[in-house]
Amino acid sequence: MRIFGFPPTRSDRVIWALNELGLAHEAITQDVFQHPELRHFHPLGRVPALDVDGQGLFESAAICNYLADQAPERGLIAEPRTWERALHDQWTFFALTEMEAWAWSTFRSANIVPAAEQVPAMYDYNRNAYRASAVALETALSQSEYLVGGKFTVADIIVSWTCQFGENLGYNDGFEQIGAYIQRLKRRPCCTLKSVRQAA
Ligand SMILES: N[C@@H](CCC(=O)N[C@@H](CS)C(=O)NCC(=O)O)C(=O)O
Repeated sequence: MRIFGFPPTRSDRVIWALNELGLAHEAITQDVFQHPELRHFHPLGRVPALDVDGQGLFESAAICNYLADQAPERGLIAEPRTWERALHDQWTFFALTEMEAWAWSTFRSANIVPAAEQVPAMYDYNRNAYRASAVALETALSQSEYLVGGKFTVADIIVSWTCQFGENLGYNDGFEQIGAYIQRLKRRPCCTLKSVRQAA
């Protein structure tokens, strides 16, 4: 397996999962966006992208799920067709669509696109939408230290990256459980959250 990606990007989710799982891999980290093979494995030429024997897999959460399913003995993801797997899907989709999308909208406008394409008028709207969703996560984390089955799983890798991204934008003010969750996960030796990028 080859992983195309580098910190601080969503490839950090995949690197964290690979290291938790102890799966052998080659990491392509240098000049990745110029790599002649990247678009073969990711149609938009983004990272992360996974090369599995010549087949491409993209989307960081999909890659993490695939990897965790390759090593079921590590217990990093609930078994397919179980209620816990449904909860895994619930929290990962929730974080990506109801929290990360808003944060990414602001980050991309403020830090990536040309000035003419920036939409500062959306920033408060995005922050409010993220925070309205984060209330649900805050409540769940007040009942359990981890999101699925009361133990660390790949759902925590995916969701905590979103939380750290929001943290760097100042979106988590007042969410004590989310803050404690991030700190708890940072104590794991394989954790890559410290590299989640800051807004300019
Ligand atoms: N939803 C995708 C997002 C992928 C993505 O946008 N990656 C960024 C880095 S975090 C990237 O490659 N940006 C380069 C670009 O947009 O050209 C995922 O989670 O993998």
